[in-house]
Amino acid sequence: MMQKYSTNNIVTITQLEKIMNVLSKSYTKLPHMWQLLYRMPFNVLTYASVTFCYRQTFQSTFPYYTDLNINNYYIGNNNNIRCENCSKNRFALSNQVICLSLDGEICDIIRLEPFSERSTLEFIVDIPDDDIYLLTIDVLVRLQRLSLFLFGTEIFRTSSSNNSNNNHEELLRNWFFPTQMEMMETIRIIAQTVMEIFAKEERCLKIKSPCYVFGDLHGNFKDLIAYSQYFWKCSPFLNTGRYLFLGDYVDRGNHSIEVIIFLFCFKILAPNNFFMLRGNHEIRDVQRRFTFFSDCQKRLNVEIWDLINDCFDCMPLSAVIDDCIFGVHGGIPVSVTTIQQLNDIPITLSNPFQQNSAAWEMMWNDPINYEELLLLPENQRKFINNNEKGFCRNFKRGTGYLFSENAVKKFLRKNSIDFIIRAHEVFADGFNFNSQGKVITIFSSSGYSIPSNKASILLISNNKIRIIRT
Ligand SMILES: [Mn+2]
Repeated sequence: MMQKYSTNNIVTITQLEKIMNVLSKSYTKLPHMWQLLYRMPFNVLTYASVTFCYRQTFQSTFPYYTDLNINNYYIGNNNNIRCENCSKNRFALSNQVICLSLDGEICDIIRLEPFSERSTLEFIVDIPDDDIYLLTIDVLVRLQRLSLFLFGTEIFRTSSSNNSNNNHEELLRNWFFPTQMEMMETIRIIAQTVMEIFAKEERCLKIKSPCYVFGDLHGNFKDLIAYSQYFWKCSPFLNTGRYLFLGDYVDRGNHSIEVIIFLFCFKILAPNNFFMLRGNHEIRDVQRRFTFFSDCQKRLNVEIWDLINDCFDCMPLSAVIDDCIFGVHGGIPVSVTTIQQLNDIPITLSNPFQQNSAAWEMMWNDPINYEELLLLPENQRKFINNNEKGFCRNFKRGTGYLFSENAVKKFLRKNSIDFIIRAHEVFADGFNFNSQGKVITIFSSSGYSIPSNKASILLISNNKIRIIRT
């Protein structure tokens, strides 16, 4: 009944030859795959046996759809199998047994053989098969490995020659790819893939709880790796939860490139579990004034920086969780009042300031409390009080708008929404409330301000919005 492809990560030479054969066929887009595998600083055999299992599993499908007592069914969103008559969610048995090692990493995948007798069960192959998946898993393994070196839990043990330090630095900078060219080529493939995924999404995403929500990351790779260890350690496939990121992935921190590629990889692997909104730093002009442009110029090149920004141009701008929680980077817009209208925002916005004011406002707006309102200059205060919409110019940032509790109430009522969750502003505890707790701000990059701030994230589950402070 069970077929196992590797035992305790031990692979025989014949198996390795087979694996290499499969891999070299898969990686036609990536040059020198063979050499690259041999030169990797981590256990090639473990890695190869896992990828081999993935490959083998993908290739097998079971035509077990005929035995159910239902005539018509269709594959719905998230590949749910639904009966057309009763529209009940049907369950299928996955043909994969996922094996975890003691530290919670996936170490093996076992394929189940179909049952010999007639059965009402069906099998479903739930991890998709594509070259890009193997490449993405490869990059994630490299980035996770990189974090061990960057954050001091692992050091190079190789013997030191004269210029070994330089070599090490170069290896780390290239994520263990032998050359910078190979790393750039990989990033290019990942960016092109993720761009297509973003472009297909609705501008206002519909997400179901349970869902974790993350605020600004700003190149804080250490925090992101920690979140991945806490909230989706083994793999995004093995979690039922979803992950919503509210934008501002790049700039300011030291590892913007790692942060954005890490998230892109998860978006590719589990597009229905990982959701990324656009923040005001996912804009070319902003990055030119901060660090992401110069980081890319130094470590990659301007062409790849531009390609990554093409992905940002296609990112959705807002999300609604369980039809009652509105998520956005900055805040509610003044130009548009209903969520329906948000889906009409054009998909490619290379210059959102000129192309779409609602998009711009959602990325830049801030809430304002009653107490803050009293501190406003007389003429501004009058404006926000008299203006029935409840917005005034955002004097803090010089662009976008401030929205008052009035504006919040109107938006919530009009769209039958209960809460607004947003990022965009740092607070000592990593969270803050406005409009009697109807607007929740979260900031998920610790040590960002002076004195040092905490990072917080939200868990939306079981009819509760819970703040998790790290
Ligand atoms: Mn921001």
